[in-house]
Amino acid sequence: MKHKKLFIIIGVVIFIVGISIYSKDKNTHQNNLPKVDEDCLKYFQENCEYEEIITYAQHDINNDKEDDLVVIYKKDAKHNQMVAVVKNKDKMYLTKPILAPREDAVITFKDIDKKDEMEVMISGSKNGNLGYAIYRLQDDKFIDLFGEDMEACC
Ligand SMILES: [Ca+2]
Ligand SMILES: [Ca+2]
Repeated sequence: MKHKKLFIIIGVVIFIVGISIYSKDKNTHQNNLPKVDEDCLKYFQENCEYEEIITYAQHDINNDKEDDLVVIYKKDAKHNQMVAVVKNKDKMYLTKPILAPREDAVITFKDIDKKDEMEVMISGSKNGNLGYAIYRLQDDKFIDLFGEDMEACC
């Protein structure tokens, strides 16, 4: 009987240690954002009202061969948004914000029509509801090309 109790205690300890390692790993992963153009990131930080950066990704999205920065951030307690910092010759500008998924937000780039600029795909979830959408940059706006269940995850 004594052994059984000991095994249970050891089991519980391993379980707790495992969870703490896992969550620690998750945290470092979340904070471990990719290295991107510092000017773009600084421009975002100085010109956008936000509570917290969730994720970002760098790619040329206006087809001028210079990388731009797409950022998903926490706007307030209830909303996440996405903007891009677009480099246009020597100037930079922010796009109009659009709603972004509340959890597990991921930014990917796909040239879906195989021409002109690179399209931006965002996906994510809210309370287990998955959604995604594909956008194309037009001047300072993201045009919604198509998507599914974005209302359910934003
Ligand atoms: Ca560009
Ligand atoms: Ca394209």
